[in-house]
Amino acid sequence: NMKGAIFDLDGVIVDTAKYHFLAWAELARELGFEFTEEDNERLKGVSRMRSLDILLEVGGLDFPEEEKIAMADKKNKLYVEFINKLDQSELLPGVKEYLTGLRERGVGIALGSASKNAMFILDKLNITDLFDAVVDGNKVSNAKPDPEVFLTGAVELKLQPEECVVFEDAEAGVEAGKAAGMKVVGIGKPEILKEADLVVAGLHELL
Ligand code: B16
Ligand code: MG
Repeated sequence: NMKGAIFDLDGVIVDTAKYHFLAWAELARELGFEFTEEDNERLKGVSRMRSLDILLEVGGLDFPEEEKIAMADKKNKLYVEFINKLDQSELLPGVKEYLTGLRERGVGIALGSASKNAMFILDKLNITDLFDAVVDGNKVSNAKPDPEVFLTGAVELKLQPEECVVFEDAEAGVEAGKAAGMKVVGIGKPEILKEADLVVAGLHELL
């Protein structure tokens, strides 16, 4: 009886985390420290500016706000160079099939992502048409675990929160979905996504 499905982007639809990592690691290198893939785990689902704060914490550095904004811009330019090369082949397993199946059943489909590059990424993956609504980092002011991104998704789908199911790979995202009063399907490891109502390794498991 799900009427709406709201999908996170990074980690659910496509693995952009590896490109975020390459860009952040480059910035760290320029600042004179190493940023590891393990450190990068802490940035999943987190906003761009909050990600920078975590990175600087790893490097034991701090800068005035204006300089931080310039650094975040620089990271984004590097990141956009990477995702500029994205194509359909990078869709995670089952994404196209699962979303198409939902559409056929009349389920409303929304994106609920922290990324300000979400529209660009959906276009690159050639799946923009599968979405009835896109709520991204440009539209909301409160980052996950705040429920705003998912509540806005429900409004745009013209549905009540309890009619929607959230698909999320990050702990903060699962928390946001629960706080929105929605059922949450965790994508990843049950040990990490404890709050989720159901955990699967990927959308292919739901086909
Ligand atoms: P941007 P999601 C998140 O995407 C990423 O997981 C996170 O690592 C990133 O910092 C954030 O988007 C902001 O992205 O710099 O492109 O605005 O998982 O919420 O789809
Ligand atoms: Mg994610």
